This record gives sequence, structure tokens and C-alpha cells, in this order.
Amino acid sequence: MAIDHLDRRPRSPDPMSPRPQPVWSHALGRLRLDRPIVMGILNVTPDSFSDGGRFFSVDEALARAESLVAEGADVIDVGGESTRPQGATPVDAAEECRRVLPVIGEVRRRFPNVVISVDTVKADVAERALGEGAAIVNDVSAFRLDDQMADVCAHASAGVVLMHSRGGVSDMATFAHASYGADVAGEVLAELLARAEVAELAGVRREAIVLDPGIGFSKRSEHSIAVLQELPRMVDAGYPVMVGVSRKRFIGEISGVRDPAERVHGTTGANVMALAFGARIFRVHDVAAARQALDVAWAILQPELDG
Ligand code: HH2
Repeated sequence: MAIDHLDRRPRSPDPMSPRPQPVWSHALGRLRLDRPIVMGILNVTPDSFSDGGRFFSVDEALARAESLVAEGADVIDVGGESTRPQGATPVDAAEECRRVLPVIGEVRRRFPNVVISVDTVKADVAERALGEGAAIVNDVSAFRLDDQMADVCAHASAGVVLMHSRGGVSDMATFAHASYGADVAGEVLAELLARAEVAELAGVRREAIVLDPGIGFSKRSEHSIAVLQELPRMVDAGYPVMVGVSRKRFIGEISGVRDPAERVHGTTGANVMALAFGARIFRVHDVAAARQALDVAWAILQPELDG
């Protein structure tokens, strides 16, 4: 029975096979994807699900950014609007700009070597953040919620993360739209590929696009686990893949750990599996743990180190 179960598991992509895109191009250059890329989360929000309110002032956010860099983050993802599962409070573009722009500008000045992404669904916010020194737009709606987003990203040659979700900001992290047929991963992939087409038609270059299955977004735990199990299918679509498993609900449900801040070990387990299944970019709260785990797992995955 155990063997049956193993036999049905999707295989990880062959690490020897050439990956179509070894780089991720963004507004200020390129990130090489020949090692795991760690994206540290910097929420400048009063209500994020696992660290809301902790880094709300500019000074506090900068101190946090400094730790993320010291712990080995390649990218800092600055977000000013929460999508927390309990139902987030949408904020307008002016308030979101007030939260993120000073932080982005200052992080850019103090840490010129770190790449900054802005976590937003609004084209206005993205455009102004790119003007302050962000190089990547991380859109949890994959350009669904703002018609101008694709144009803004194309015009700035921004790197983009197209994350799978359904619904609006206030319900995308709930189960309101979590209905799937038998092939959850196939549905998620098809919806994401349609968004990638929209992006490319607007002029976003293919090598600027990263796909993210949107763990916990419009997904029950079994849906999140299904898309992670079948991550190689997403990788085979030819775009680099990012995952955001950090401290999420499915880890709490599997482990029984209620406090999100205590879910670092479960996060590590999920990230390492995602790496083996072909993900290359990892959005995390706990950068030091992810850096160490992913670098070690990556070294073990390298064929030239075998035997
Ligand atoms: N998850 C969250 C927010 N942004 N972006 C991408 N690309 N992928 C994710 O999985 C993802 C994301 C939710 O986590 P967090 O930022 O900690 O919480 P909040 O939405 O409350 O700010």
C-alpha cells in the first residue's frame, strides 16, 4: 500500500535537464536562478496574518529590512495591504503608497544590492513603487484586479510575480472561491497561464515572468498540498516558479501548531520539497532558516556532487 502511494507521486524535474530560464529579468537587472532565491517579507501593514503591526513605522520597517538582508535575503518584498484569511480590510492607493513608498525609497538607498519587490494589486502603487526603486511587482491577483497593471509593468520592464488567486482582496485568502474539480493543479496552472498570456500581450517579456501557485489563496489545505505535490507540472510550463508557504494555515493544520510564528520547521519542510519539485524562489518571513535549509538542499540536489 505504501508503495502504491509512492508510485502515484509526481516526480521532481530531472535536475540535469536544462531549465528554459536561468534568469529572472527585472527593472534594474537580472537575478540568476542557478540557486534558490530567498524573498524576505516586509509587511508594512497593521493587520497581516502572522506579523501584522510589528513593522509598521518606517524606522521599524528599516530595522526589519536590515535583518532580512543580514540573514541572506536576495529580494525584499514590501507590502502595504493585507490579504489575511480572516478577511482583509482593503486600503486605497494613497494609503498604500503612504505605507510602502518611504520604506522602498530608504531600503533602496541603504541596501543598493538587494532587489526590492512591491506586493500590490494596484497599478498606481506599482508605478510609484517602481519609481522609488522597486524592480519587481508581486501581484497576488496576477493582473486580474487592475487593467493598467500589465502596461505599467511592461513599460518599466519590471519583473513580475503572477500569483494564482480568485476573487477580490477581501476574500481571496478565504474559501469563498475554493471550488475545484478533480485536477486542482491543472485548473490553477490553466488560470495562471491565461494571466501570463495577458501580461505578454501587453509587452511584459517572458523572462520577466514568474508564476506562483498562491498557497492558501482560494485554497483549502488539501488544495494547497495538491498544487505543491504537482509543482513539477507548473515548472514544466517554462516559467520560473515561486512559492509562498511561510507560516501558512496548511502547515498549522498538518502540524497542529496554532501560532503562525512557531511554524518555521513546517515551512522549511514545505520549502525544501518545493525546491526538489523545481521551485526557485521562496517568499518567507524567517529568512535565516530558509537560506540555510535551501542552500543545503540545493547542494545535495546538484548532480555534480553525486557520489
Ligand atoms: N502570500 C501572502 C502575500 N503575498 N505573494 C506571493 N507571490 N505569494 C504568496 O504566497 C503570498 C504573497 C500572504 O502572506 P503575508 O504577507 O504574510 O500575509 P498578509 O497577506 O496578511 O500580508
